[in-house]
Amino acid sequence: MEEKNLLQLVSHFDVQGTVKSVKPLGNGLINDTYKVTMNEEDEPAYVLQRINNAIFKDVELLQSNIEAVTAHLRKKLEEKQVADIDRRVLHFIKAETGKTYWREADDTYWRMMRFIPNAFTYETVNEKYSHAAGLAFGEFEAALVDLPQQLGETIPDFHNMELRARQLKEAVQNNPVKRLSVVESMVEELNRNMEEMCKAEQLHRDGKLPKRICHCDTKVNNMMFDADGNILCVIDLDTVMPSYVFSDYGDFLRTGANFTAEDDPNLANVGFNMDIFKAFTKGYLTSAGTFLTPIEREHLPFAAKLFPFMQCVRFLTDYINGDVYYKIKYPEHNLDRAKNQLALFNSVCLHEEEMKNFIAENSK
Ligand code: GN1
Ligand code: MG
Repeated sequence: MEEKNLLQLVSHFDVQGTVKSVKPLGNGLINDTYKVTMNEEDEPAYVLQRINNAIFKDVELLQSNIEAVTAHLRKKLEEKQVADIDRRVLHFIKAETGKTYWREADDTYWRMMRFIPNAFTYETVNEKYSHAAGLAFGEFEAALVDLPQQLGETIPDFHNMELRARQLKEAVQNNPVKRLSVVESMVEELNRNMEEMCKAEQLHRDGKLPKRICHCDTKVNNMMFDADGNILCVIDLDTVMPSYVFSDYGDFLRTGANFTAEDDPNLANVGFNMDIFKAFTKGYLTSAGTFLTPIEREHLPFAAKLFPFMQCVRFLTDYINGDVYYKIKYPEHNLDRAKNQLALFNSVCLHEEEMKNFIAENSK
């Protein structure tokens, strides 16, 4: 969008100071994000974001979830008298309607939040950062255990493997852009593992696996660190919703413990890094250990397998459908991503026993 229109947009929000510039920020696959800098040096900068309402269809629900979660986290930080609260929880700005989003006449939706200064995101993490991340995501879940509001699912059945399996099946049946022949063997390989990978839904139906408030997009780059490598806060809260704890545990390892990026086309680079697994798991068990049930704990290795598997199914489905969901940079991008995630899944499977032993050892 042109800078002139972006400036116009900002004027609907309750910001302090006058805008100096609006520049693209970050590399999310779903929303468009900009940094808004002000002329006045003592005024804070902001983040302006276009909400992808093709994906998050109920923006009112989305923002009401986010407001409930950020208010609850802020209250807990205040109770603990933590310093620097504005760098530890996102702060959304009200629009002139009193809501934390603004709807344009062209049916696009926008929101603004404070920019967190001197904070960094990373695409890869070392052991120290992974341990901190494990602690932080466990703390995030623990802090939301007593959230008074009931949150809605901003994307219904977001991490439901049975749904993802059905979506793949439909894509295969419809084959809308005639890409199926290229991926047939991959589809078969996925189908061989499908039943096992749908185990969480079965456990939930049997009343053995609860849903809790989870972040549901714990990619490495959704965490902010300070200059010393301490976690400041968790960002990208669009998918915070009731889910199985497997979501946060599994999705972090999917990105953090892959030896390479999720879209690296060179499969020789792909593999599951057990040092990162151990560091993250140690951190996670420390903070989430307060509420995890034995079934949740026992199935953490399953979660580590599930997330590359599910992501492979999602990327492959999008490839077969003609790239309608994820942003792509070149025509085969989703296919490369899917192959990468399948290779990662196979690598994680080789470590199942080792993961089980490590979790048992660290649960005593
Ligand atoms: C999307 O928005 P972003 O880039 O953080 C996606 C995640 C996927 C991820 C794969 C709402 O996350 O579920 O795991 O891409 N978010 C949504 O990189 O679909
Ligand atoms: Mg993100």
